[in-house]
Amino acid sequence: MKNIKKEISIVMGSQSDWKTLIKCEEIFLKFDIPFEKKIISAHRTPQRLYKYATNLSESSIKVVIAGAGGAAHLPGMISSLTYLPVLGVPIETKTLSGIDSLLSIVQMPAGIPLPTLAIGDAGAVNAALAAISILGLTDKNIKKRLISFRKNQTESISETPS
Ligand code: RP5
Repeated sequence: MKNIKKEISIVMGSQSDWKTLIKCEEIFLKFDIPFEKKIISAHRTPQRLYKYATNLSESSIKVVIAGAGGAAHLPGMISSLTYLPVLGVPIETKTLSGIDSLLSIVQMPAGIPLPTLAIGDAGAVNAALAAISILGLTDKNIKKRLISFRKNQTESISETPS
């Protein structure tokens, strides 16, 4: 994937978030869409966060997926530092089951948007599909792959339980 233009970025607050955000990777691999992935902590690596988010507009990235848990400031901070769409994924936590992450990410002040997905794996999968849908607005090929994915998914649902 070295010289391929990457249009999606997956950013996470910690290595421990990867077990959730790997669900995004699985979707992008299935769709053959190049992406980059980074660990950037709003609290532990604030300078890395500022540098990465402010440089996004100079890169080929079009959509950012940001996942964090607990006091999950990462997605909102990235959104505040870029004009690109940022999709927030609340990571499930041991102490509060991810309700803490969800509320930290979703309750943004008016003016800085942060579309927020479900807590955990479903949120990660849907963030990837939402990012693909955004790219599909201007890329017919990606749109075709998304339509086919949805069709296959519908066809795979049995009418009767086994
Ligand atoms: C957040 O703190 C991360 O997004 C992670 O979900 C949470 C816990 O991080 P670790 O202590 O597992 O590194 O910044």
